[in-house]
Amino acid sequence: MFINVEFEKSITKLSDKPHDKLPEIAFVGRSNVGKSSLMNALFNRKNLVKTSSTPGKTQLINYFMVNNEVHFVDLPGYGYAKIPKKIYAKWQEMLESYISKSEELRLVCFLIDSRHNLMDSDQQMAEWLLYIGTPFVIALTKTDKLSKNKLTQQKKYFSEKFQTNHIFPVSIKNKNSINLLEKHLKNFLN
Ligand SMILES: Nc1nc2c(ncn2[C@@H]2O[C@H](COP(=O)(O)OP(=O)(O)OP(=O)(O)O)[C@@H](O)[C@H]2O)c(=O)[nH]1
Ligand SMILES: [Mg+2]
Repeated sequence: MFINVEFEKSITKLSDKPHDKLPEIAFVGRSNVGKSSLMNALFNRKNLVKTSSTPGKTQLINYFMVNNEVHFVDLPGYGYAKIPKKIYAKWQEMLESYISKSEELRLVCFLIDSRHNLMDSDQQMAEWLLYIGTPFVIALTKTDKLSKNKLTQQKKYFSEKFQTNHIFPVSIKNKNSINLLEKHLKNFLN
């Protein structure tokens, strides 16, 4: 379990990140896909990470210290059109600079909405992660909103798209799905 968790700091530029050189796992995906909620679920906390039903909730790079051994990093989402261009551009710049420049970033937890097929913005993110060589694990979110059949179909679709079976269907309403992802993250860290 990721039990000993506390909010550490919010930053807008990399020079302000913690200096302890601990490894980082970052949560990346479209706005509203469920990044902050998944972190709460992994922490077994209700509201430590701020969530919202309106896209665009996370606007800063938020650091959480976990078990004094790893940082979990909540990031702003992408793909949300309904905000002023200038502000959106600033978030994207933060996001891209964090992913490409944070030396401690070990793993990206890449969240994709299980209900949809891959969107252009997700495809771009995937290609970019592959290009810069950051390891990532895919979490298909909100699976409680799908029937069993549809979920099987979506899993197959995404494993073919990404040529991997390393795909974790998750729902914050299904503890077992969270435990499986948690196990994977733990193994990765060890
Ligand atoms: N049904 C269901 N709803 C979920 C799940 N995960 C997240 N949500 C809902 O989706 C909405 C967005 O969740 P957030 O965790 O704030 O999403 P985010 O990716 O952090 O969004 P931004 O910070 O805006 O980029 C909230 O209303 C959550 O309650 C899930 O597994 N199942
Ligand atoms: Mg968020």
